[in-house]
Amino acid sequence: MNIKTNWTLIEIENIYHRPLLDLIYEAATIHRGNKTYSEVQISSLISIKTGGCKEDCAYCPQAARYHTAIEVEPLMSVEKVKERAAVAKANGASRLCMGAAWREVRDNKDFDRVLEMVSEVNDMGMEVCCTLGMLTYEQAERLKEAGCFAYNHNIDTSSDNYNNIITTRTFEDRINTLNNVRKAKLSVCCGGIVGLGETDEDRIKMLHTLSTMQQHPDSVPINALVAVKGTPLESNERIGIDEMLRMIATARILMPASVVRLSAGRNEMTIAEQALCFMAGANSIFAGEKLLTTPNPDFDTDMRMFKMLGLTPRKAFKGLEEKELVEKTA
Ligand code: SAM
Ligand code: DTB
Ligand code: SF4
Repeated sequence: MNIKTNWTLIEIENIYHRPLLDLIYEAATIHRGNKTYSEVQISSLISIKTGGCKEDCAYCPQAARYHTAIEVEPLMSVEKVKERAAVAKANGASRLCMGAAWREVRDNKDFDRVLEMVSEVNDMGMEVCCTLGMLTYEQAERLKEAGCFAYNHNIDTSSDNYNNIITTRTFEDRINTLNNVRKAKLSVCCGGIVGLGETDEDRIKMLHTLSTMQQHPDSVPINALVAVKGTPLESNERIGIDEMLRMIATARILMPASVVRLSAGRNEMTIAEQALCFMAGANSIFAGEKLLTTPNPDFDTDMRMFKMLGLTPRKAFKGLEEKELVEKTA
């Protein structure tokens, strides 16, 4: 499989703006080159610490400064996380992603507890993913040692648009953490959001940043904005399915060996719309009735959809980088 990391903005622009059905067809053709194209990786999310975050991410219901209906909850117990992990596993999830409304990780008792959660869930035979905000290299290493498989840290939008969405940290801060995660040999999960009010150019630039990383992110979540009441983006219009499809298909063409995740926004999509996303190269979802704080289709609904579409949940592939697995089976 030819992995290219020197895409130019013009090349990406030309792909992104193709007639939609041509774009989907090309992405689907690349996707079908991979024998495991009908396997969809299922991640289940748990919000291990909810709300009260000091960052100002304009899309986020968990930022303390916006008045949303979120109930602030302190760090969950290890026992509760294990219970939730067992339910997710029994429902077919191979990965558990633990999210905390933190700006950054601090070296304190809370982090020690997260490391214990990581180790316990890893022992249950699930891939563990964490998304805890900014990390130093040492913290990334400690997560890896505890048994963490992947780290999610999104760039969210283009570097040009970043300041319109978040002012309490910079795009470079995000890239620094991603470098620390890569250096610690954690699988990198990094993508963004569509529907923040960004232009096509911003979307293209975001995809350019992702697809020109020295090594492509192993998973690329594409989130549709969930506009939550009380956030500055509460009145943003829902993005059209054509926009989601353009993002997914372009990501699939640019990063053929990465897992592309159809992430937030599925609750508002029909099965036919989601089917087109899988056709266009999406091969992962977040499953379970809640994302972090907002609703998502429940496991049974998704399993019915999988059956209808001939998709199967992908097994956990412990010890293997996602890309290695794709290359092995290609
Ligand atoms: N606090 C950590 C951080 O910011 O990295 C981890 C959790 S944060 C909620 C993880 C990601 O969720 C964000 O980077 C963003 O891409 C996504 N997200 C948050 N709120 C969202 C929303 N309303 N709609 C779509 N995606 C959202
Ligand atoms: C990602 O890209 N999307 C997930 C996960 N990574 C952490 C989060 C989506 C959050 C949607 C809003 C909410 O439920 O709070
Ligand atoms: Fe905090 Fe993360 Fe939400 Fe930003 S996205 S406000 S850092 S929880």
